[in-house]
Amino acid sequence: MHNHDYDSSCIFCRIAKGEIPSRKVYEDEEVFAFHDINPAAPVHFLMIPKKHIASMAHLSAEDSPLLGRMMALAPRLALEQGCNPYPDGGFRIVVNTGAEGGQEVHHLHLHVMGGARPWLKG
Ligand code: DGP
Repeated sequence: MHNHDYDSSCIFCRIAKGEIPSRKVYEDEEVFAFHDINPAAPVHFLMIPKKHIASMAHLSAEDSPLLGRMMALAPRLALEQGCNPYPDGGFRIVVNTGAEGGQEVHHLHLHVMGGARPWLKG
């Protein structure tokens, strides 16, 4: 799995292109966000770079501004999607990386989860 702009065998590349339908949260030239098909929290969406980056382990220095922009954008999208504001509300960002990191889709994605704290329950 190497970095290139579009991989027709990658489900998230195809979602970013609109070839596979998704419930879109946000889109700009470089970033696409959509609701997770299997939500683990009341608010659970994924943020991806449009270009194919297989995982966090595949980032290069030139990707830093893009990743920084995604992180900076996440709080705004989280609020728009119904997360409660900081500090009593908030959200969690998870980036599963590799098999032992629980990554199943090999296109870098940020899980943004909030609206409840299931990870703190019982
Ligand atoms: P991960 O284990 O971090 O690779 O999580 C992949 C996530 O992607 C998982 O929570 C389910 C979600 N997902 C997989 N396929 C699709 C899809 O076709 N559409 C949407 N909206 N989400 C998907």
